[in-house]
Amino acid sequence: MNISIVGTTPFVDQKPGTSGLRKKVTVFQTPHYLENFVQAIFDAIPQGEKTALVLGGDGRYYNRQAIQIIIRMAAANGFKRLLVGQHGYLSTPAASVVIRKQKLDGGIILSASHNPGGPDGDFGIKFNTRNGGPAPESVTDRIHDIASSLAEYRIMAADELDIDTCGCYQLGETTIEVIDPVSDYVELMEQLFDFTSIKALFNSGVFNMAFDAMHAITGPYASEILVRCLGAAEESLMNIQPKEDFGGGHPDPNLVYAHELVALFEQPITAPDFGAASDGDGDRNMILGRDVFVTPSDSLAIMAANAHLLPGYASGIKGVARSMPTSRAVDLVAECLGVECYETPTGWKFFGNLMDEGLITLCGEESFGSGSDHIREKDGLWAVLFWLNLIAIKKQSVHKIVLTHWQAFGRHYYSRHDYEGVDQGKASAMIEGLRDRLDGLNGRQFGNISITLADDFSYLDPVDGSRCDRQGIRLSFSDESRIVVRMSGTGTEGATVRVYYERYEPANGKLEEETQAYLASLFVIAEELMQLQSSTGRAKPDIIT
Ligand code: G16
Repeated sequence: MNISIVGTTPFVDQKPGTSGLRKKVTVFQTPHYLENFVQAIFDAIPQGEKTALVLGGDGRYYNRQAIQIIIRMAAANGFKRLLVGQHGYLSTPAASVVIRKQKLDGGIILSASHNPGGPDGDFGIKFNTRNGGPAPESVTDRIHDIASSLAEYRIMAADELDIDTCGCYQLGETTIEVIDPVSDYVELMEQLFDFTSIKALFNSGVFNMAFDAMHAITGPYASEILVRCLGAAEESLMNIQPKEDFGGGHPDPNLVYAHELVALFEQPITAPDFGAASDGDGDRNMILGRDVFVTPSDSLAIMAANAHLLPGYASGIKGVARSMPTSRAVDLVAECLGVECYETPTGWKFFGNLMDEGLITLCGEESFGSGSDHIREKDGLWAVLFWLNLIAIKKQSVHKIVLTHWQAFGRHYYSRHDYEGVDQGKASAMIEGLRDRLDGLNGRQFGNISITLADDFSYLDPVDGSRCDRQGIRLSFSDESRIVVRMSGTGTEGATVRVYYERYEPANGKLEEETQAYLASLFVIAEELMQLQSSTGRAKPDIIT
């Protein structure tokens, strides 16, 4: 065996953010940069858990090269088994399925999620642990500490491995299994949903769907499940061929970046009945219907209210969780069902303990993520199947399902305003400035509403007792409105400031107003409190979702 021990200079910037380490491709191409971080991951895995891993990614530029390097490093680090997705493909939810089903010690997922790809785009590495979920902060902190002081890494000299053909290969003492990235995932979806009724929906001849894979990883999964298993028309899938640069697009399923899909819904006569899109690594989703965009927060609430209708959730849900900036629509459903609703910081990793402990069944985030305890990641296609199954059972349009929900629970009008690539110093000064003034804000009047709570969100994990502070500023008002502001942990250029707005309208009120107009009074308050325009240097947000 030809194992080299290569000297490296530590990289102090290898601190994982909201979801793994994300940097420009050019940064990952810096000599030893990728290797340094991968060795830190391997060193952070406890002895006795260094046996078997899965490896794959969203197919973005540098995926294939990184996979070859990591295969040779895994072999040099003594792993017994390394499962690699064919062509280097593995969606984030599918990686979680494989880890759990095959009882592996964890997995490495190569993705910068919804961030653009290509030689000038972004690349990323995430490490998932034995439960199939993103490594918790205690582990990512350990990886960062090791990466910041590492002196050398181990790598085996070997020819490039054929990752395009499924089969087993031996590299030293490591067995490399190139696996079908789709099959385990499909098998699990078949257990959770009623494929027969979804098939009947597609066969009815009166239901049209459009699914946009945005040239990212969901393409192969959508083809297999929606077309081959469920009988949807091939033409109903868009952009299903994964491309290294996502076809030059931004694989983020929202109203701005999924414009090709959104345009179909702007044609009154030919608009599909149901539309959906997924992101770079397949864990996000957006749901559309004729005349309606389902906010991710509403989607979670509607799923919670209706889960008992679907085979995988027929016995009801144990509890729910949402990230702090996500609207409180699901809180009302939980209250009605008599189950607990947990409020966590932004980041899927915070849901893992709650699911492992059996405290929650469903969870979601405003950032187009929803999922359940079937795995430990958010799951884009799972959400699409959930909605399809709901439509098939209820025999109602998306619009009708949403409206009926609001008529029962009231509506949380909701929008997120993003200011991207802002000067880091100015963004921090704005948020710090607000943080310093929080105590004095309680009770402050704005027109006919006043602030009832002004704080910086802290989370005490009810399972392991770990604590996270400074997770975003919350301003709650006397009419149940909220403004939340925090800095994104997933950007790679400057700072991205996110401001979240939420205003509640009761069930017997005005349920179908235009969202931005309905929230406008809150925009004025945010400007007054933070001077958003001068602090960000923007007259208006870059992205409104
Ligand atoms: C990641 C995390 C999510 C988070 C989102 C946005 O999603 O997994 O939990 O809500 O980023 O985070 P931020 O507001 O810090 O940018 P993904 O799909 O990018 O992995």
